[in-house]
Amino acid sequence: MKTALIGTIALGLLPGAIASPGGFNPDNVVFAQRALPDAPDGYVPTSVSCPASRPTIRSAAKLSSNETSWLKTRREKALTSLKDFFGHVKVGDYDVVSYLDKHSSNISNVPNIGIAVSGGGYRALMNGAGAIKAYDSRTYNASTSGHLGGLLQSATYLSGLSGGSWLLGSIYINNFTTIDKLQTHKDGDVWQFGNSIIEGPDTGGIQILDSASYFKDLAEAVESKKKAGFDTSLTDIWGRALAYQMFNASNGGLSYTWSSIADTTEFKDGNYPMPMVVADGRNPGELVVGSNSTVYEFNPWEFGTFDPTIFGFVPLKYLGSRFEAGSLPNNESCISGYDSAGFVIGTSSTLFNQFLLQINTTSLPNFVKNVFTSILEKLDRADDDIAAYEPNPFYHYNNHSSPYARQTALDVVDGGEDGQNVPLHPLIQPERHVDVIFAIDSSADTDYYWPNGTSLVATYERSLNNTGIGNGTAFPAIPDVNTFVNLGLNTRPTFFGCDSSNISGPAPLVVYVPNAPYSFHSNVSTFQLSTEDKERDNIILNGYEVATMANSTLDGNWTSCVGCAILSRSFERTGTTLPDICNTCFDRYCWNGTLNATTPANYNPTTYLAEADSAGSALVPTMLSAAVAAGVALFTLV
Ligand SMILES: *[C@@H]1O[C@H](CO)[C@@H](O)[C@H](O)[C@H]1NC(C)=O
Ligand SMILES: *[C@@H]1O[C@H](CO)[C@@H](O)[C@H](O)[C@H]1NC(C)=O
Ligand SMILES: *[C@@H]1O[C@H](CO)[C@@H](O)[C@H](O)[C@H]1NC(C)=O
Ligand SMILES: *[C@@H]1O[C@H](CO)[C@@H](O)[C@H](O)[C@H]1NC(C)=O
Ligand SMILES: *[C@@H]1O[C@H](CO)[C@@H](O)[C@H](O)[C@H]1NC(C)=O
Ligand SMILES: *[C@@H]1O[C@H](CO)[C@@H](O)[C@H](O)[C@H]1NC(C)=O
Ligand SMILES: *[C@@H]1O[C@H](CO)[C@@H](O)[C@H](O)[C@H]1NC(C)=O
Ligand SMILES: *[C@@H]1O[C@H](CO)[C@@H](O)[C@H](O)[C@H]1NC(C)=O
Ligand SMILES: *[C@@H]1O[C@H](CO)[C@@H](O)[C@H](O)[C@H]1NC(C)=O
Ligand SMILES: *[C@@H]1O[C@H](CO)[C@@H](O)[C@H](O)[C@H]1NC(C)=O
Ligand SMILES: *[C@@H]1O[C@H](CO)[C@@H](O)[C@H](O)[C@H]1NC(C)=O
Ligand SMILES: CC(=O)N[C@H]1CO[C@H](CO)[C@@H](O)[C@@H]1O
Repeated sequence: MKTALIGTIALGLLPGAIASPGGFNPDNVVFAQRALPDAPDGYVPTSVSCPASRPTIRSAAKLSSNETSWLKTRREKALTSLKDFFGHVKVGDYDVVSYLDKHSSNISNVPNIGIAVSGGGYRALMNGAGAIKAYDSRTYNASTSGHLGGLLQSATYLSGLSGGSWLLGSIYINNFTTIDKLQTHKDGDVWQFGNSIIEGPDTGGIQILDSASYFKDLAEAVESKKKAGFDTSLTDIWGRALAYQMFNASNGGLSYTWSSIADTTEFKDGNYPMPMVVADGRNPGELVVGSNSTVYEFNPWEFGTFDPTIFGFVPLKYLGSRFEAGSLPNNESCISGYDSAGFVIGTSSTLFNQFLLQINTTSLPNFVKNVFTSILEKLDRADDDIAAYEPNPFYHYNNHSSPYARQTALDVVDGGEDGQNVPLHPLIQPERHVDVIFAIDSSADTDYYWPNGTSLVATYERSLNNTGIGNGTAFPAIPDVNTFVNLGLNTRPTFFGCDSSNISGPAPLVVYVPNAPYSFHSNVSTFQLSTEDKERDNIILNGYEVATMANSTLDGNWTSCVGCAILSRSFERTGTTLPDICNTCFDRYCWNGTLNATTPANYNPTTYLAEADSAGSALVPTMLSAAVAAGVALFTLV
């Protein structure tokens, strides 16, 4: 366990650890097991020797051979977990485990599960974390009656964008760690949001880095990338800052790449779902990111898109190499290290680059502000709200059909900017054959920062352009946002697409899981910069209750209904009749086509359960007014 030892030694030198009386204390042992620090030269993309067959861009007509072969292992392991899940989740008297055994010889027949975690800054990270904690069999008590532990282990895919991508990064770059561990101060001190990301990490009493050194560290990494000849922007600084908060508080995980996830033993062995981070492409010559913008995914092997505007993927490890017309010319070297994990989640969340520009409103000393201002002067400020991917890996690729083929740089932006704030795009690709998607929506659509279905409407409308940008994707019908609010579809989980014969093509059933106030008002502003541990934990617990309907206290049949949603498409394929209880469930949770498009009154729900503690209720009005001020200021900058 070399990694563990290195982590222990490095963090053991912290003043806090030294000061602890009584010498060695096992509670201070830090298990900093992570993905792999395999970038050749820290943050600087660097030329490496090419593999025997030189990397190329491949067509998006099929899944990659990497994904296809990984799925063989993963689907079997997920099936084992699904049987465990149905050990405690009962669907009436029906013997689900025997059903799964009976059909296990053809894995295409058993349920294929995806989970999607929306954007929405730290609110989305924390509410999403609550859902993931509820779905994780490793969470204490989660695999008992009324809970949903094991759903995470049964899933094939897990997607995230913007704030949701910070959650994915926190989990995957830290060796598929648990939410519990991310919440403690024992396991590497990530997720300490009490210090705002502008101040830098605070680990255990004495801040390890003072804010000035923190900014100098951020700047040095980005300047060295620039010196090596790569375009840099505010996104690089932002991504480095995120890496301190999400990966490794002591040195910001400088050398960790997203592609290294594919090289870890645990992932290769198919022990957990495949992570996918979503970002949007700004169309050439356009400033507004509309619903027809290109949607990219970063999976562990590749970066690219199924959209007809590019319809290709580049090996993620060699992003930054000068591809031309789909191949790497002989005189070009292979570049590695461009896909810094911080840069990937920074790209998915470019909307928040602007956080950094608020430094003058903090109480940090002036010399720190000056350090940062001097960093800004060296950046191309025109690129403040985008990540510039230069060289464009899709240069001269699909020349006849791609509007990007003549661009030397790709403008990549926040994954939620096209309105699809839940990252469903990778999960509705027909080649992936996903049966059911758990869509965790922490969007701030309404005046009080609750979701109202806007994101699902965007995905639905995009899919209607089936021969254009939708490119063969299908999606269940989704009503207008007024109907969402009038019918309360955003106050509790709702199923869409229960009747597959009503959809234009094969499409998953969507279990929509909207953020709602169970024990805590989790509707904190998207632009809230810091969150004390207590509030963080309240939001995570609330998210747990959102996913489990308060541990099934709001509906004693809720976990059975989740079981029905999981099994529905599989039962159709195998011509099996769903157990009776599923009819009760579908009557209750499926949107049945009813519309009410009257403009509703302002949506401002009160907590469903007793409020978590006094901090909660008192906090809301102050947070809202502060948030409105910050939000307005930021949106005028964006
Ligand atoms: C990652 O976590 C797994 C499961 O807890 C553990 O067996 C493995 O040793 C860890 N890997 C590393 C590199 O620490
Ligand atoms: C992905 O597949 C390609 C082609 O089969 C192979 O060369 C490459 O090593 C694989 N990548 C990983 C990370 O396994
Ligand atoms: C496996 O199941 C799929 C989906 O129902 C079906 O299309 C395919 O023909 C089956 N394969 C075999 C070998 O039976
Ligand atoms: C996207 O839509 C806008 C307006 O709806 C249109 O002007 C633009 O040409 C479209 N871009 C592409 C690449 O289809
Ligand atoms: C902070 O304020 C100073 C003095 O007004 C100004 O020169 C500087 O550009 C500001 N920095 C940022 C990041 O806005
Ligand atoms: C729903 O959210 C959108 C923004 O995302 C907003 O424009 C609209 O007014 C909201 N409508 C309702 C009924 O909440
Ligand atoms: C459908 O997509 C195509 C290509 O992306 C675009 O040109 C067209 O305007 C879109 N149509 C609608 C109705 O949005
Ligand atoms: C739900 O379960 C969690 C974890 O077991 C527990 O902390 C929480 O108090 C429970 N909430 C309710 C409303 O029962
Ligand atoms: C659960 O569903 C069963 C079967 O439809 C029904 O008889 C029972 O009343 C339901 N229980 C609750 C708590 O809703
Ligand atoms: C459909 O759902 C609405 C409430 O959402 C309910 O009032 C109506 O009775 C349902 N219709 C049918 C046919 O079940
Ligand atoms: C539609 O929703 C409004 C609330 O906005 C409600 O007052 C009205 O009764 C609803 N109409 C029907 C037909 O249910
Ligand atoms: C199903 C479908 O329409 N697929 C199309 C997606 O876009 C590529 C590139 O334009 C086409 O070749 C596919 O036919």
